Amino acid sequence: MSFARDDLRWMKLALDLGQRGVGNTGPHRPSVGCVIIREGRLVGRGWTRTGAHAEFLALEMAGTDSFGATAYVSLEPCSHHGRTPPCAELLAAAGITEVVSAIEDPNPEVSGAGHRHLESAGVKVRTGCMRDRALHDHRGFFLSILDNRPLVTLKLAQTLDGRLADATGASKWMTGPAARRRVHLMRAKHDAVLVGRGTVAADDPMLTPRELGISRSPARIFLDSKLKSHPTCKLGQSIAEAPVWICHTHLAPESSADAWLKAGAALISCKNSPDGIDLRDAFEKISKWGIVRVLCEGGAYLAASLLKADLVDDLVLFSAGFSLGADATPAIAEMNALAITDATRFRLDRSEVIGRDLLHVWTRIR
Ligand code: AOF
Ligand code: ZN
Repeated sequence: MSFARDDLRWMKLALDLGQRGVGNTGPHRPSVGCVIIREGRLVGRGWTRTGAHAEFLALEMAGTDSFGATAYVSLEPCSHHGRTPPCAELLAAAGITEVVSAIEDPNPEVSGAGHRHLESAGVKVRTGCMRDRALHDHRGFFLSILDNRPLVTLKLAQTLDGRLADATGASKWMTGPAARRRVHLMRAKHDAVLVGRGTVAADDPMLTPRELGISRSPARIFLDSKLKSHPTCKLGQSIAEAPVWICHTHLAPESSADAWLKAGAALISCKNSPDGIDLRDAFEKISKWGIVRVLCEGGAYLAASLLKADLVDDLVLFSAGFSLGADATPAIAEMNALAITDATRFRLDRSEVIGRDLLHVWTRIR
């Protein structure tokens, strides 16, 4: 099906609006955007919020102007009674005469039934408008349904020569304030932030988005197979502000589990692997808990394990303008003498100068 210039213009707007809700939709939910157009004029717009679907909000804004209008939606309108009523029914009842959608919803509860409901109510449906962009924007949601895992973004801050810390282990102030602000924004755009136990021990991080006026924080997850960490760390002391989930294995002593449970953390029991925790299993469990996009922030061992397991979808690198040499800590730990021909390949998605640092974003070629 081909689409007119105006169709592409309105769908682009719907997709851009959908991006606003990313990281703020609640568990198991994609961030959808919707615009309602009547006689070439925008009369309603909305994007998924914790309490409402995009179409509901756009219809609410349009009011009686929905009558005879066209709705552009970045995902097939839902047909099921979930936490909200079915959007397909709301659109038809509001007098929308045409729906242009970007892509079918892979959720088995919807999966074409939204489009069919609209058609049977006499609404004209066209689908596939900017499908590739929608597929990219909804990658986390599609992966969670079709592959039982979230979209995995690996973020690394490194020197020009790929070092994470100097020979003494110091890693503070590698990148500048603008890059650090960007990391906080990235946290806000993910459902969860994940680090390895080494990072908790070395940096005692908070992992919340700060300095942005954002009150909602993603779930803070760390991997600690034997639960060696203690709730006296900053993560443990701030559970009232933002949730802490810990992935561990059966090797964790009960007393440590009790201490963390008492502090308010959620424990996720995972299969173990030679590297500690079976990451695929951990991601499956995190996905079941509703996490669609996870930002992994290191350290070097987690980065290497994720790459070895081919679990990185997006690789986000901040490169600072200095080198530390071969005696400094590498940003990615050993990878079992990996050969060039066996390395997981990424394609450059974009690059950007951020303050005094370089940001480069790479996407896994699949
Ligand atoms: C829409 N518009 O804005 C979104 C949709 O738990 P619920 O009731 O929110 O349902 C979540 C499901 O609804 C989700 O799995 C996906 O199939 C669809 N998401 N659909 O019409 C929206 N976020
Ligand atoms: Zn809906």
